[in-house]
Amino acid sequence: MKNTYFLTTAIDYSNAPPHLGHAYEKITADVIARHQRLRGKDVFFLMGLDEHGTKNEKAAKEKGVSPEVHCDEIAEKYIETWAKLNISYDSFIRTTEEKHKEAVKKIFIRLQEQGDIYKKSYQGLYCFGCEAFYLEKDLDEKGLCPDHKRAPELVSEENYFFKITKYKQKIKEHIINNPGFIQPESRKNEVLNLLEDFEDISVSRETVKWGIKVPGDDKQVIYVWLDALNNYITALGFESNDDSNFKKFWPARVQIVGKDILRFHAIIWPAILFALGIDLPECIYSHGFITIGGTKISKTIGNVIKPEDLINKYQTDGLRYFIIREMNYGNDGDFAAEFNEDKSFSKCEILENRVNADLANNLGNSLNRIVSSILAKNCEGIVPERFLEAEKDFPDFIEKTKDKVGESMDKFALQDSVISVWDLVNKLNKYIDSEAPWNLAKRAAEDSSVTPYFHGVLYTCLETLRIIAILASPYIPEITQKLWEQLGINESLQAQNWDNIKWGILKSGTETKKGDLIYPRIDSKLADKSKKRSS
Ligand code: ME8
Repeated sequence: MKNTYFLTTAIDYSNAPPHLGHAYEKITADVIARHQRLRGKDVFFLMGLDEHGTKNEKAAKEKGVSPEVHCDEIAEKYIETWAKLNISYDSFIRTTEEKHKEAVKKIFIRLQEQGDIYKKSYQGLYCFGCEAFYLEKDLDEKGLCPDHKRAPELVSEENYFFKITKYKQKIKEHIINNPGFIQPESRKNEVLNLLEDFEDISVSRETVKWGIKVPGDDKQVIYVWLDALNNYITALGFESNDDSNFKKFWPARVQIVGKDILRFHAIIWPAILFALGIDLPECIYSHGFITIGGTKISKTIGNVIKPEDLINKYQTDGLRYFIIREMNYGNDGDFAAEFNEDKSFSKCEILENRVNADLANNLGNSLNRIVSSILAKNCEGIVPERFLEAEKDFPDFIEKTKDKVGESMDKFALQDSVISVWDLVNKLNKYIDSEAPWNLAKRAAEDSSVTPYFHGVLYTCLETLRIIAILASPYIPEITQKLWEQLGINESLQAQNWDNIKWGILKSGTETKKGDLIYPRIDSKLADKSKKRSS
């Protein structure tokens, strides 16, 4: 089996800056990418921006700038936000790049030459929000687009069409024969039902100006989805002078998309790949939405929360942890936010409770009590010797945790995986309470025969913290880095891999470093009170 791991996210429309929904998708993908790197995989993590089409054209017009200027401004914003969120992508594609545009044209010509793209007149109901035609039966009871709650417009054009119908049977068989292809499994039937009525789709637009021109027909531009979907292979150099990454990394292990765009990825994308004679990705994973009061956060609806507002208040890792811990990846999850009178973000109490309990208390306090307090006071900060009796069932529990985390991540059960890591954090916390090393220190001062056990308890705590730092690093990279620094281990946290999750690696004699709290408690109530007092 290949040791490569290619994963992608959807490329976001650059009609507006990123919101919490986009951040959600990118954070989850980043956790998977970081986890797989830890497992020793040669990871290639691709993200990017979908810069063509009506939505982007319109946004530029509203701003009074050219689409090029608009896209550059938005791209800067996205890249800035992803950096703040510590998203470790390996490549960031923009569909306005020459390399991409040239490759898409070649793909179009190939499909045309083999008879998979043909020209015909067409009239249909078009939703500009989805950039897709709808059949009447797929609209809601009021005749509106189910996602955007807007009436689609009647559009008639002479367009180029892609012969999806030719590949329908093959796609159906692929979905049925490969149970892991569409995940979560619960969405499989939805795709199979949609596939039944799927017709050839138009893959060019006469009314749109901002896009890749149809080769040999300047009046039309290539349909934004045919343009955008191909990013997953053009970014690897497909149909370019250097396709070494394509040869090395394709097919993708997982392509992460929201449930609203599953049909594009589970039907149109496989049809393109079949037509090109390319393997299909191993898995299309479709996640749920972040909602506010049950409504999807969306640029079109306008109920957005900026990731920056959350980062400023809760730090990057507070947001990352909460998102993975509280949302069930395949389902929708409500972000119970409170807003100020001017509609700006005020706070999210469930987030505060969660990060205070798990990050500030259970993880942060454990580290603080052991390294900055007891170890500094009693052992000059030096990691003491192991003592078997003090280790209880920790070595065994850690092996089990490692297996559980790996299994959950392989199933994209991100929430389960982080819960398993925190079972270990909570176990450590309880161990510290029950062993009460501060009492052991006093007893050891009076009776030296207690010392080996006391030291063994400290070693057990420190070794568990070392393993927690590695296991938790994909979710909370900044906090675990601070934890790692306090442990004083020479090799970097980034250099650790799955084999380092083994009991007994921490060397006695290592010099730990007292440090600040790795995640200070959030106290909005106090902040609210002091605000009121000062006003
Ligand atoms: O669909 N919760 O771009 P996009 C969770 N350009 N995920 C959300 C979300 C929410 N509230 N809102 C959006 C596009 N997303 C196309 C993709 S791929 C070849 C082209 C997710 O900016 C959404 O489901 O509308 C999608 O996966 C991604 O953000 C980009 O959405």
